[in-house]
Parts: sequence; C-alpha cells; structure tokens
Amino acid sequence: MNQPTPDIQQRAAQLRSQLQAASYAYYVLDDPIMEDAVYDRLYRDLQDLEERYPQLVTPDSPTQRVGDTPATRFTSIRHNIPLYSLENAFNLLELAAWQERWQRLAPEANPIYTCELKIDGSALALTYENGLLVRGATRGDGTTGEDITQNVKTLRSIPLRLRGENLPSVVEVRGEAFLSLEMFDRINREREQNGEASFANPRNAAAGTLRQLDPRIVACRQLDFFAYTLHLPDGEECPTQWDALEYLKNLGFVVNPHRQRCASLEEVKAYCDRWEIERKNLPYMTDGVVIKLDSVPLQNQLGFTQKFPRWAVALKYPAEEAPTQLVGVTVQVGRTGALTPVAELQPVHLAGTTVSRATLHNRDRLVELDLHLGDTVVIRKAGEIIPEVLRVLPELRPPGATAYEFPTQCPECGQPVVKPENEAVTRCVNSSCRAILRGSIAHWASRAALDIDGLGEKLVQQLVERDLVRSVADLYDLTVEQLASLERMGAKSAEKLVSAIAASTQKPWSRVLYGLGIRLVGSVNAATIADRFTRVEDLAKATAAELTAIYGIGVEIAREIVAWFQNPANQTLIKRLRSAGLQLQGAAPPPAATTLPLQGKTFVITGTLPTLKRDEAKALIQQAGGKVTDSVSSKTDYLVAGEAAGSKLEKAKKLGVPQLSEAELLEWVSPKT
Ligand code: 0OX
Repeated sequence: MNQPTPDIQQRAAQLRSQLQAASYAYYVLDDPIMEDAVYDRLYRDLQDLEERYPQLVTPDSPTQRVGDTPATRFTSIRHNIPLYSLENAFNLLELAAWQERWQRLAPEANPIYTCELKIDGSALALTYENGLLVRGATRGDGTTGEDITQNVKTLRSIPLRLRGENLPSVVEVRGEAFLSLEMFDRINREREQNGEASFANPRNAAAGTLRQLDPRIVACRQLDFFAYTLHLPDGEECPTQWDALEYLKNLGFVVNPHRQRCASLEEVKAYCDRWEIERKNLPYMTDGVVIKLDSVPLQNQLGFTQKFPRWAVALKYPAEEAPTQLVGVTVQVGRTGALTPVAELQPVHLAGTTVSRATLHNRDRLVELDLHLGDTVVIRKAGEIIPEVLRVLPELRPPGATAYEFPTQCPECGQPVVKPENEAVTRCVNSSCRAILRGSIAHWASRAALDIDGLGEKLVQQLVERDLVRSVADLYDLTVEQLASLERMGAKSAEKLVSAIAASTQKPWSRVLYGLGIRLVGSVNAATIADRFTRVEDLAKATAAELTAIYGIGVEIAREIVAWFQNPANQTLIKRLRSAGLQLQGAAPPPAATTLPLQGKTFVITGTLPTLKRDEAKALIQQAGGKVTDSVSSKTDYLVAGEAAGSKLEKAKKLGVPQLSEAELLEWVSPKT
C-alpha cells in the first residue's frame, strides 16, 4: 500500500478538522462558517486523499457518515438501561395529581422542574466509547431495539466524536430523531409523485426513515436530532437534568433551545400554556411538554414504576380529532397504478378547515379499521396536516351495515389488482389502464417535468377518453383541429396548447427523465442521474451497480430504472420521443477549473479571526493554491487580519501590504457560479 508522507497525513487531519468544525457550526450551532461550495470542495479533497491512502480514514471522518452498503436486515440490541416511556397527563389537573403522587414519596423535596418540548419523532440511544460513536439503536420495545448505527451516522447533528477532553469511557446519549415539517412535506410530495403511500405524520416518517436499509436514503431525508438524556458511568452523573442538557450541548449535541427550568407547578403550567400556542410556529412537530424533576438524586430516589419513571410526565396537547359519518369510499388509481382508498365524509370542521375527505392509506389499514358503510368514524389531521381516519366507533354502527370490501379489480379498467407480499400498496398492473395513462400524462405535463401550460386534468381526461392519446409521445402528434374539437377548447387555446407542447421539446434531459415517471425517481434523483448519465442510451444500458455508485441513488431506485428500460414498451416510447425531438441528452458537466483562485499569492494570518481557527484559514488558503508564511515581508501579497492583530499589522501597514478580512478571504476562495 502507498504510504502517505507526513505532509499528506497532516493535510488529511486538517481537512477533517475543518470539515468537522464547519459541520458543527452549521448543523449544531446553526451558525455557518463556511460556504457550501467551499465545504463541498474540501470534502472532495478529503475523499480523494482517503481514496488514495485508505489508511488515513478515521471512524470519525466526515466521509464516514454515509456508508454505501445497504444492510440486509438490522440486528437486535439489548439496551443496558431500558428506555422507559412517559406517563401521560392530559390536562393540568392530571399534572397536579402527578405532583401530589411523587410528593407523597418525597415530601421534603423541592418541586424544581426542567420542562422540555415533547418532540414528535423517534427515540434513539447512542453509545460513545472513548468519545467515538460506536452504536446507534432504536428504542424498540424499550428493552430491545435495533442496531441502526449506519443510519444514525448520517444525521449531521449527531457527532461522530464527542467534543471536549477527559471524556468518560462510556457515554450513552438519548434523544429524538425527527423530521422538520418542511422535509416531511417534501418526502410526502415525492412519495405521492412516485406512487407510494404517504406517511401519516412526521413521527411515522422519521421511524420509517431510520429503518431504511440503505443509509443513502436516510442521508437524503435529512433527519434532525435533539438530545435530552445523558447516561454517564456511576458517580459521574450531572447533578440536575438542566446541567445534563448543558453538558450535552458541550459534547456537541443540539439540545432544544426552548427548555425552561421552573421552580413551581405554576411556572410549569405557564410554560405549557405558552407552548400550546407557540408550538404552531415551530418548524417541527411537538405533541406536548415533558416535565422532569430537575434533581438527579431525587430522580434516583423516586425510581421507576413497571413502565414509567416516577420523576417525569408528559403533558399531552389535546389531539385535534372529530367524529363524522362515512358517506362512502372512493378508490383512486395513481399514475403508478397504486390504489388509494379515500373516505368520503359528512363535512366536519377540524383544526381550521372543513374536511370532507380523509385518506384511508391502503388495504391493510382498511382491514384494521373494519370499516362499514355508514359508520361513524373519528378523523384527525395526522401530524396536523393530512386528514386521516383514525378509528371507527362500532357502537354507533347502523344495524345491518355492510363491511366495506377493498376492490380486487381495478375500479378503472376492471383488471385484477396485485398486492406484492412486502408492500403496503395494492396496484393495477394493466399498462393500458386509463387511470394510469391519465396520471402519467398529467405527470409529464406537470411543472417539475415538461411544464406544459394549459394541459390540465380535465383536458387530459378528454384526450384519454377520446383515445387521442395513448402515451405521452402521442401528445406531439396532436393537431390544432383535433384539440379544437374538444369541449371548452377554442381554436386559439388549441393553437396555444400545440405551441406549449412543441416548446416542451426544448426542456432539458433531466426534466424528460423525471417526466417518464419511473417509480421512485423524483425530480431531485432525476437531476442527479441525468448529470451522471448524460445520454438516454447510456442510462438505458446502466447496471444497478453503476446507478447505486451515484451519491443518493439507492438499490431500489436502481432496480426500478433498470427494469423500466428493459420493458420493450418503454424502449418504443423512447424511440418515439426521440423522433418527436425531445432532449434525451444533456450537456456534460463543466470541466473543473484548472487554475486555483489564490494561485501564486502569499498570505500571512494574524489576530483572532471571527470564525476560522488559524490552521483552518491556513488550510483554506492552501486549498485555493495560496501560500501561507509566518512573517510579513515585501513578498507578502495579503495580510489576513482578525481581532487583536499586533506587530504584523503594523509592519504590513508600513510595507503597504493590503489587508483582508476573513469574510473577504472566504468570498475569494468560494467558487464563482
Ligand atoms: C421528547 C422527549 C422524550 C427520559 C425519561 C423518560 C422519557 N420526545 O422530546 N423523552 C424524554 O425523556 C425521557 N424527553 C423528551 N424531551
């Protein structure tokens, strides 16, 4: 094996520490110190070095966050300390009753509490040995969870190595992995576009993501993490929960900033009242407040019941639910053939809107609900976003009501539907099903795909019904006369639509690829794939292994792409799209710049820079081709000066050497777009 020189070893170490510092500033402190483009370049440099000298890879290297080998399954892990669940209180009276209960056991103790927001995510247990993250596990049943270390490492707000010195040999940190509401929406939009069932709420989405076998998919979903429990070896515990949270912050974790220490139940109540309103402005979901006795010795004294700690309670916000009557069930067929049952409801007011339809998710969910026509159902805005049917009230079932049977045939084309063993979705697999065709044309015309203005749902329906369009390629043969003969279509609109369709032939290859509607290929994936495979003929020949070599593309997506191009009907479609003039190839990515921005320039750094450490600034300059020396001379081109710059600044002024601030330096080294 090639041996790295000491210079190279030092460079790798420098890159690692700069990237770690930048990532910590960005993901934990929420106070970026480096441009994304600079980060990306330094990251690639480190990747290159590690590829050349694999012995330089350390377990806490930023490159080790996203493994590229999907797991086949997760192994079970027994938790040394069980993960208890929390006792719930549903109102302030129940909260007071909880205080009375613990006070009976410890009448002398002060009621000092640490209040935390209850994040609606999925609990994780992280083990650090000698500062290094060695294991990440799900809660499971509280006693046994699953080893999801590879996935946990992709969360940027979870440190791979703890910060600080003299760390205890073993540290266990617990907290909540969660998705921002924005990310939750994005994932669900993509899932809908790809014909997959959407997640009911951010908690399910977080839990589902953490159990993905492919860590690259987990990385794309950008889960966040708030730490809230710290287990240290005996005798080293923090005296209070408040101190533990502070210590967790020092170790490099994100701790929810809205915590509050309260010296009485009155203060706790005020906190709960305040957050019941203010939580609506948070970018993530909370479902209550967790109230913990602050004193750790008191916690130890009170201990646990069979299920819960006696020293903590969750005050849950009332879920926004409402009963209403089920009028009927419609089953929608999406563009991938997925059948989604939707409950048609007697309109009811819920959390600010009138709801007359709610998702029933899939066939399994229907079986679970044992839904009968005419039933009274309880609906809820799942994650306070999408209305769903939560449960049925069988006691209100009208006599003789018949159970709802999920169709065994496609409601659109009448062909038998299939439900793959390990999928929740039931599908129509008839490639000429009109619902699938309508869905694929609407997708092709959608804004993120070919963006064909004027080709709306109603029009698509007519085109399919009149047999004018049997595949998206037929759109390019439509004439003004044909279109003008449709309902609500004048000659003018028909002409406009023909031009809009023609204009879509100029849309880039990545949009065409997305428009093809290959399952699991969302717009982001399509752009990534189109960058790597710049011609459709290369993509059509790509193997699953070549596809998964692309960052962010997992095995399942690769499998779908390979299968799609193997289908003869799709091969014909590509040929027809080519004759219609669509862009089936894109520009090759621009070649890397050959000259570095600071090539040939000599710098001296002095004083304390606002964000970069001295050696970080030095490495940045060197990455960008510049040289850094220790003393100012006539050969110095620039002095990078921070706070409390002393004699070097004086000398630079004397010699007329220009000064640069850190911001100017960063601006200079970041690639121009
Ligand atoms: C949360 C949350 C959950 C510690 C002892 C039992 C529960 N979802 O935000 N759990 C806990 O505490 C544990 N704190 C939280 N903040």
